[in-house]
Amino acid sequence: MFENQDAAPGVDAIVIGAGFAGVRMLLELRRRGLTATLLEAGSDVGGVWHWNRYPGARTDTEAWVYCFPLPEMEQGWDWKERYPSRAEAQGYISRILDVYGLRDSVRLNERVTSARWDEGSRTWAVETERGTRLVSRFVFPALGQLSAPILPDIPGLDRFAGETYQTGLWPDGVDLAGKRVGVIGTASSGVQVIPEVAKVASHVTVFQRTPNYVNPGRNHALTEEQRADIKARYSQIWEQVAAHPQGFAMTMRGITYDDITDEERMAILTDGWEKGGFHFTWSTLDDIVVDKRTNDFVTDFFRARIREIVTDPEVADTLSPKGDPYAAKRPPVGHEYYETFNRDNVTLVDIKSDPIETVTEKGVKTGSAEHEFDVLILATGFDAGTGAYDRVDITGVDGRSLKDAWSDGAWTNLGIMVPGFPNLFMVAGPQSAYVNLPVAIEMGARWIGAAVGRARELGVTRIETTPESADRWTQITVSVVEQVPMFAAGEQLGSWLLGANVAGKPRRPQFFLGGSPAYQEALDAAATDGSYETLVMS
Ligand code: NA7
Repeated sequence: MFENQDAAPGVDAIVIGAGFAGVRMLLELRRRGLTATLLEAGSDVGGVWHWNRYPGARTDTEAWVYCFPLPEMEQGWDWKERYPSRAEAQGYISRILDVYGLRDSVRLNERVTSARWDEGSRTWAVETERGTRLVSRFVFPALGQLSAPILPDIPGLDRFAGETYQTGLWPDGVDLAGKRVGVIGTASSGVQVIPEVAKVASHVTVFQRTPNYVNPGRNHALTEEQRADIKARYSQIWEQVAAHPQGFAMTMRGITYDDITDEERMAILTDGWEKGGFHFTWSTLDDIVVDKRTNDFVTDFFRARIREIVTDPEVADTLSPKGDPYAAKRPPVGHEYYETFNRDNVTLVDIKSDPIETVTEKGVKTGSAEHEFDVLILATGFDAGTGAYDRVDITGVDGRSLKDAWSDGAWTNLGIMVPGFPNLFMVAGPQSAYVNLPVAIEMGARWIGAAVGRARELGVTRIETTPESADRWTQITVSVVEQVPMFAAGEQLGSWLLGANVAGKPRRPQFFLGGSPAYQEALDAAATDGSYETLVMS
């Protein structure tokens, strides 16, 4: 049994992960006067924006809301594009460390392997792969919602003699020019990488299992005037964000199916389509995810657009989802995605009708052919929510592991605390709000900061959430999915929002899908007048 020899914590807090969540949490702790060390596995900060270095990687959210309401950053940081590239998003995180003097607290190349609670000293001992051991009063895992990449269960993957890359673990220096490239996976990562690879590769073969409804992104560089306008409007932007269910600077129109005619519906959807990105999903018709009639209209609209863009009718048909509801899975945002299939050097293979049998030394063998490649790209996704937490050995009260506490699936209070794991606060952890992520992180970091601040005011050193609170929150996350038909449909479609993309994963929603205003309400209710009724402080 592990013995914690260092009774006195070396620092007040250890933050794990230097992505958006970890860096925002570090700032919160510093502002509250806590000493903190941040441990990061990668050779640089940025989290997913460090690891996902594939061509075309960028946010699906507009720059001016893919950030935090930090005045110095709002006025001092110049966004270059409507959707920041991977490098730009990483640069933003890095800049926060400099602007707020946090860089000295960050230790890179420190992959945390374990975190163990010691009841006697009321401390956490955190160990890393290369043997660093730190002891702290509080620990703040900020491991990412989509940061544990998964490989497909296709036989023979290790036999392939060419280069193989998972988009979520993409190294520097990959040269695809003039190469024959195969891509497996056509969701958010796949739709970003495919058009970029097609521009340089000699040929790209795309293996599609399930077609998606890919919103057109309509990215563009930001002009000086647009940048100045963004800087001048931040307070208005954050007001819009606070009121919008997904945390975007958009306004819901308040229009549902019975309010309008088909002609009006068409005009509104066309407007959303032209604006691009999540405007199509989250500022057109309010009932897309709850009313099947609206959803059917949207899917017909989508199929018509695909037919217009893609010149080969057979390819257009393969790219078109048939009966799947729109937004049952998170809609990808593409940049010239459908247009890419009009290129001579791009071939689409429908692996629903012609399944992959095996990966061979030379490439990919389907029932009908063997496709030969120099490079194989696996855009096959992540073990979302709990996945990143399962990869660290976290042990709480009485030596109970987090994996054991989650043997039936994620079980948390507000996606932040787990009963039996005192003084451990997950930043945007499993069961936290799935909305524009920096917005969810901002809400969580403030709440956590306030709770820790309250404990310090009271002079207590141990904070634990109750089992009842976790039962209650878990039930809330389940009932949201049950009440929203399109979200519930994600189960059949293997949605990672529900944990359904990983074989054998216990089935629970990985996130709270009730929107950010409702999440903020739940956070506020749990902290009313500093009472933190669901937390036991001692
Ligand atoms: P996703 O959304 O999980 O997509 C994974 C894709 O890979 C999807 O098209 C899958 O098809 C496909 N896939 C997975 N396993 C296989 C196998 N065995 N054979 C063929 N195809 C397979 O991951 P992304 O990285 O695209 O996006 C995740 C999030 O990351 C994104 O929303 C952003 O927030 C960032 P399927 O649909 O399961 O048939």
